[in-house]
Amino acid sequence: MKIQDYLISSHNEELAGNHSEQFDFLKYQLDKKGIDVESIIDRLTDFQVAIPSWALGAGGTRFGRFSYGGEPGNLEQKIDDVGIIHALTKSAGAISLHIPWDIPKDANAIKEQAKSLGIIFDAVNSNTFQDQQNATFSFKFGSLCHIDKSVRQQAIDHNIEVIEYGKALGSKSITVWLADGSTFPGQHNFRTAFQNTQKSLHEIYQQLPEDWRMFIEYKPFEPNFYSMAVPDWGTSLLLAEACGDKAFTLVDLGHHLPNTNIEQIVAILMLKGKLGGFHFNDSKYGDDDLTCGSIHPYQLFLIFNELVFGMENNVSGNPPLAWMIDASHNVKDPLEDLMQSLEAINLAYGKALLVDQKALEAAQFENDVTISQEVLQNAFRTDVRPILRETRLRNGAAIDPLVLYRKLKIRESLIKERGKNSIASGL
Ligand SMILES: [Mn+2]
Repeated sequence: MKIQDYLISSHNEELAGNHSEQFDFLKYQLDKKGIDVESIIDRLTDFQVAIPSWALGAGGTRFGRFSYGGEPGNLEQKIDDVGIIHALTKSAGAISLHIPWDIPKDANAIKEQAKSLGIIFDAVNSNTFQDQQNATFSFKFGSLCHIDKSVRQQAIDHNIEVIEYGKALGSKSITVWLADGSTFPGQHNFRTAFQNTQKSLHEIYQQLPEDWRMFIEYKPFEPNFYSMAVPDWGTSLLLAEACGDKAFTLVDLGHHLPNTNIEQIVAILMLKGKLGGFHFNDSKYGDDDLTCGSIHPYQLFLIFNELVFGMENNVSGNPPLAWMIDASHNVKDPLEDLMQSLEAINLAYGKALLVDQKALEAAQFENDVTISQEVLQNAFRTDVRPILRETRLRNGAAIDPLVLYRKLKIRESLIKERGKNSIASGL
């Protein structure tokens, strides 16, 4: 299904009066502080976050999964769902595919469909964390780090195949996340596991097209619980440096132990020009994959503050970052949840753009800890929602996407179209 433009326009007409009052007041207040609201709107307009193809169905835990109804049963329907989110928000103009769950049967047709919805193809993702039907070897004891060369080769070949699928769609990057690791002490020789991982990644890297990038994602635990082949950003950075200039570290917010200072990691990686991309989510305990900003909105803001500073002080030529939401939707409608995440991400970005960097630098120079905190929290405590609404209004999206989504009964229509028991492919 496709949302007709006139439905968005009439929703916006209804809300326009109230919105203008709020926006004009905020703009007047920020103008007085010398903050250029127009440039913030431009930055937010350009800021597009990819939706992964696996986030459009209901997720679950190892205890069970509860379908939401009307889930997309194939790649075409998944692209349609991203089209709905993008039409309502104009901030989700990309999709990130998971191979083999979403192998396009006809790449050109899929490309055309995405293009008609204003969607491009972000990074492609390989999967060596489960065995595929008819696979010669099992990944039960690892893939790129495996002790057996033939298993490693099977995993390398899979990644190269994923690059080929990506090339056909116009993707420019591959994300490699490894479930590899050990669950008990003694199971692995750490040095051998690291060396095998590095050698295998390098072989994939050598097949990377000239204008492509490789992102290496890390995770401290799960599915393996004693050691992971790539447990942290330091290991990811070592591997990226060993591969070459086109390899980067990818930060997934959920892939840290509780209380890790993620903003500091972001700052250092950008300083070194080695931050490739971002997977957004939030968590209470570990890799909970909750809606962005639902638990730690201040941390999300602090991370964006480092991203904004890094982009504006790009001393090492860090390339533009790949942004993606990597969350799981266990109890909420995935499309609603994704729109809530987009709102939280844009809020954090918008607020980070308000930070008075000169005042912060001056306070840091004076070791004035109180004022340093004040500068950051003044920005964080400013309600920038009117700027987000104005950005959407100008770009032809809905002033309030969630309200319109409910009003148009989109989930009900999807259930009617696809059935109550449809299950998203791959899940
Ligand atoms: Mn991730």
